[in-house]
Amino acid sequence: MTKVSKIWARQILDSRGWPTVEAVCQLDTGHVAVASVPGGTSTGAYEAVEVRDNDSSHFHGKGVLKAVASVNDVLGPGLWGYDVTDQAKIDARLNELDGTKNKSKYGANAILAVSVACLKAASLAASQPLYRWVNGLAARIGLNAQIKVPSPLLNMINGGLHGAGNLDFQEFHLIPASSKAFSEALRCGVEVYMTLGEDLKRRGAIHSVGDEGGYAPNLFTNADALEVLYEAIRATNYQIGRDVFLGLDVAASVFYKNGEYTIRDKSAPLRDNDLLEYYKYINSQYHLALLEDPFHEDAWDSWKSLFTSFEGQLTVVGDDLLATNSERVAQAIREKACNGILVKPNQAGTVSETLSVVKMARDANWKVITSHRSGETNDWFIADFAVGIGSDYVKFGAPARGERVVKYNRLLSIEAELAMGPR
Ligand code: 2PG
Ligand code: MG
Repeated sequence: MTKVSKIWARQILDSRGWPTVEAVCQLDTGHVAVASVPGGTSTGAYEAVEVRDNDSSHFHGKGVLKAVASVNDVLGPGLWGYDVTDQAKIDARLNELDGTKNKSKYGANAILAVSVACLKAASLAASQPLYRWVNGLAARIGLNAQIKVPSPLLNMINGGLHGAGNLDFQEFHLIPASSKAFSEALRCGVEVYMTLGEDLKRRGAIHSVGDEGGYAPNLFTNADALEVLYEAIRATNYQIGRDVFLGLDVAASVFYKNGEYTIRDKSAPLRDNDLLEYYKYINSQYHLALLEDPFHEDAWDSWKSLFTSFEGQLTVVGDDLLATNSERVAQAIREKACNGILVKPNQAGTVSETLSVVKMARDANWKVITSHRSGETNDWFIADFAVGIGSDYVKFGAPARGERVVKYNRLLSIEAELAMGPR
């Protein structure tokens, strides 16, 4: 048995400059592993709670010293002597110490940092690459996944709360065909990203890049963003509908207010049904392969109508709707609200709960997309996690900016390692 000998934490910064939690797990074998957690900007109402200090004299209230203290004083000591290879027991213990349903006492940021640090330490002690260790844990709960490097969903244009430009929709994705090897898919993404940057510069439309490294232009409408992306692809050697596809994370909760959605494409606010009609129009023009969070997170009926309208045409993905939460996922399966899930470990708060949600989604034959957050660190844990659970896609942002490319680069190294075979 390999035991936890010490766990401690500190406050570091994420890619937005916001404080976040980094935890360290030390084992009795001497192995030491470090994990840091990301944070969202367009967070869903049903996510596990992130505890911040709310002390306005310190990092504008965004500090996480309380969460760090919870690791140092309660969660870490509470795991002393635990078998690090028993992730389920470690995560159950973390939940027991917190004692709330949504992790609001100590915070999902404190709890996940510890959960992932233990996971990494266990893989080190077992001398297994992290993705293999995750794959083994998944198998323990009956989630038998083939180890493979997923296809990337590349966020080319950032709007909503992530972009400094004027777009309402949050993410405009390029999706290379899943038949491409990961390295080829990534190259395709980078080439389109470069062409798109030149096009936007020529139009005088680039404002800056957004939180996830995609361009954040000023354009007339959200549909125009799809148009410029379409044109950029056409200027390359890649063919739309064969080599690449388009997708959207609308993050509709952000522009929903009092029963209406306000977007710059329309002069008057839209009701749910009008928005559905607009998605049908957009799809007829741009043939979307994937549509995430088309309505706000409580609009179950609208999700159901949209799913029925688009069934067989594209993957409807729940992010804010599902919040990587087993009860929400069960409801969405029951009500046929979507057929894809965005998996974000920090919405669930522990590795084990994230794995069980993936198992539920797989059992329902959904597509699985492992996702970063808009506030990221250079921790590449989710790259290994995505490979270990046999994720269909990864959503790690644009192919630019350190905290995004560190995860794509990790996938490149896993791809090379898998091609070499066992050593
Ligand atoms: C999303 C995510 C990640 P955030 O909505 O899918 O792209 O954004 O981390 O801000 O919730
Ligand atoms: Mg989303």
